[in-house]
Amino acid sequence: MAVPKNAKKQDTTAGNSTGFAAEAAKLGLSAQTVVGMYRTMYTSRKLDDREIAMKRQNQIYFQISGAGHEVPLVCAGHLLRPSYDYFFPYYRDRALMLALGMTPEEVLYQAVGAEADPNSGGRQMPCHWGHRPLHVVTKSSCTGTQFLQAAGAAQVGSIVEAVAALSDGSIPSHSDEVMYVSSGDGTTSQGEFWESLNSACMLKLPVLYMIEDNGYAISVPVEAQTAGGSISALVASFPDLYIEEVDGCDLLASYAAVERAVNYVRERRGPAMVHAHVIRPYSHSLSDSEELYRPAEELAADLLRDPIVTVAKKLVESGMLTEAELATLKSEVDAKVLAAADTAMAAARPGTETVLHHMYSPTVDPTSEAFATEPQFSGIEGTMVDLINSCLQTEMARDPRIVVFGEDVADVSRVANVGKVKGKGGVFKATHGLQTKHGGDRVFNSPLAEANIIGRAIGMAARGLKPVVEIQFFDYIWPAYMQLRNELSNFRWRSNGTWSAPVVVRVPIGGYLKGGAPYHSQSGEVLFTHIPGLRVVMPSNAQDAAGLLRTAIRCDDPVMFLEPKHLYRQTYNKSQDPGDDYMIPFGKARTVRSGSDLTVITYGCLVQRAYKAAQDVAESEGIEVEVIDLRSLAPYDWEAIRASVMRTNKVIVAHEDHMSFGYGAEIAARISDELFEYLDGPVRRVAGMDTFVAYEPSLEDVILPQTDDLARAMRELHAY
Ligand SMILES: Cc1ncc(C[n+]2csc(CCOP(=O)(O)OP(=O)(O)O)c2C)c(N)n1
Ligand SMILES: [Mg+2]
Repeated sequence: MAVPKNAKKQDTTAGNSTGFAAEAAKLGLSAQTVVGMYRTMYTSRKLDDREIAMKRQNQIYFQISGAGHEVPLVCAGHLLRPSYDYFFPYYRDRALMLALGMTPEEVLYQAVGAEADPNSGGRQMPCHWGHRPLHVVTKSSCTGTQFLQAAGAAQVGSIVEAVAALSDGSIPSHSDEVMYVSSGDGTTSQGEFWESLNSACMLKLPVLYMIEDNGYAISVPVEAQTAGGSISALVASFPDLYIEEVDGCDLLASYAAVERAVNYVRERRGPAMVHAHVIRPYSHSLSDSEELYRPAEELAADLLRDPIVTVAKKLVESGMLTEAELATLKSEVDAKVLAAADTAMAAARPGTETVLHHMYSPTVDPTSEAFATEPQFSGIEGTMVDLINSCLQTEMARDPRIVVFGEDVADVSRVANVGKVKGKGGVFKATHGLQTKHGGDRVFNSPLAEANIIGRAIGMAARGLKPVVEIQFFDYIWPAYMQLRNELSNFRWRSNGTWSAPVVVRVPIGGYLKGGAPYHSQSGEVLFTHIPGLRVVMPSNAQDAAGLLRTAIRCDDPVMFLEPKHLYRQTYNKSQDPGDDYMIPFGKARTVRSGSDLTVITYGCLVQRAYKAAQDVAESEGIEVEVIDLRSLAPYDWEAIRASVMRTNKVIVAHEDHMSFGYGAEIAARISDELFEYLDGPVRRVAGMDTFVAYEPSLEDVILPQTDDLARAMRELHAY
């Protein structure tokens, strides 16, 4: 890799090692401190080497090195404050972890998959950091998801400062706190990096972006990754972003650069970026062979910059260490790392009976009786959207930790216009009046970027806020799918219960709009029920929407709250307000209509259609159909299904979403499996066609299941 053109300028000590000591002193660094930093660098490298040896002996199962990246990381570790600032590091940040206080044993516990691994309890690959006491937030393997989470976490301080009811210290924050987030050069190509910078600069958030540029993303060189080849040049026009580009192999230049950046962020002047040019002396990982794409002379040039060698040389030449002292330091570290490896290899592995632990909150069970409260009806009848709105209002009044954001959810972003206009409050008005009542610090618009909403919500939830966010249409949830599938769902599980992100995601879903077309009619609940760790709920009427939403908010798990938008204003499902404490437990179905001839298991928009069809077949042929509204899809009420099918012996599973590979397939399979001997007919499904929902209403009618389709299926199955 080419040395950056300004590296020479910044390396004031190059070729002058007595200057090294003087320069260190100018930075306020004693010889002891510099040697301590080197010890951490060397420990980090030795841990890499030990892990590589262990991998070759099949004592660990994967290896990711931090080699070549040590310098800016020990600087950050020295300048940032563990248990005070927050850290969203990536897999090369081994030296940072050691500098923050993680021990070699703790590092190696993860490599062997030990129960005592503080990062993940043996659940994640090595170097997937997470350490609650140090404030290191659990990290996945996904490149780039950390950026939005850091931006969300960075907003917590200003929210806590603005909301008087949070001044009790229940969410610890500091006026000069820093959110550290890092990645390699290649990862800056992810959209979430840019979304994060946009929010951090717009809101002047205290985020320190550490970009460790080793010139490659696996085999792709930086000029094939980043327009112009320099990420710091590319982001130069972001307002209030302080940028330092530095030779990340030069300890003192790096220290000075990181210090200036940290100070800028601590002073709340905005986010900062350190663009550190580092080397990658080992291949991307042990499964990669860099000789395949990097010529020998390039690798040799990298080695000349290796800070483990060059910094040691300067320590000796400047008199900070004698040769003998350096040798002692190295042998002490070598011995320590070897001992740590022995400890790790001897450490207990997690019991296989623990694999489901920490999937959900161990203390708050939303399926329990504690969430079954009686309604206290009052006022006039309201629609589903009215009752969702009033639930949000009362819950926000009850719990100051709740924040609501998303696209168009605020009444008016321009504060000067509050009071002059009625306010938007969501495209369906579900959040109308929340900003006016609870203020713009708790209710605000996000940029038009779905990953931004979920990623930031996760970062906020990790620090103790309770985000109840909105994705404007289910059809547009896909940019956020990475954050939902790979982050929100398993924050708790992958960190072995040390972190959690109990975010509520409200999403208008589904069709029957007559004109909704492919991009305002989508269903797809199975794409979430299939993910362990998420709770998935879909109310079919106003009262249930209020009760289930309150449970979603008061529980401690991430919840996908899917609101059939066709049902928002149907008069048949209106209800009086069931009161400020009305809750419905998850996993409890409702029997909409009792019957003895056959059962329809359904939810969402098909509840009313199944009910009408059941009335039709009862009137015309005397067929008595039991209609069960599942209400929550994950978990679902197997007991209710079982009891009904055992009585009626015939069952239809009905839903709006496509038939193939749909929710009904799962329920039908389980009924066939566990209730086979009670069945007097095949398990039937009524569902949407395997196509997209068309715009023209007569096409929509045939694509989505209608009352007549249900009645026909009921008659056929009854006659079977
Ligand atoms: C979203 C995502 N896409 C792809 C990968 C596979 N992957 C892992 S690391 C990596 C390269 C990252 O390069 P860079 O950001 O420069 O970091 P470096 O490893 O060089 O430090 C890729 C493609 C991944 N983990 N996540
Ligand atoms: Mg790289």
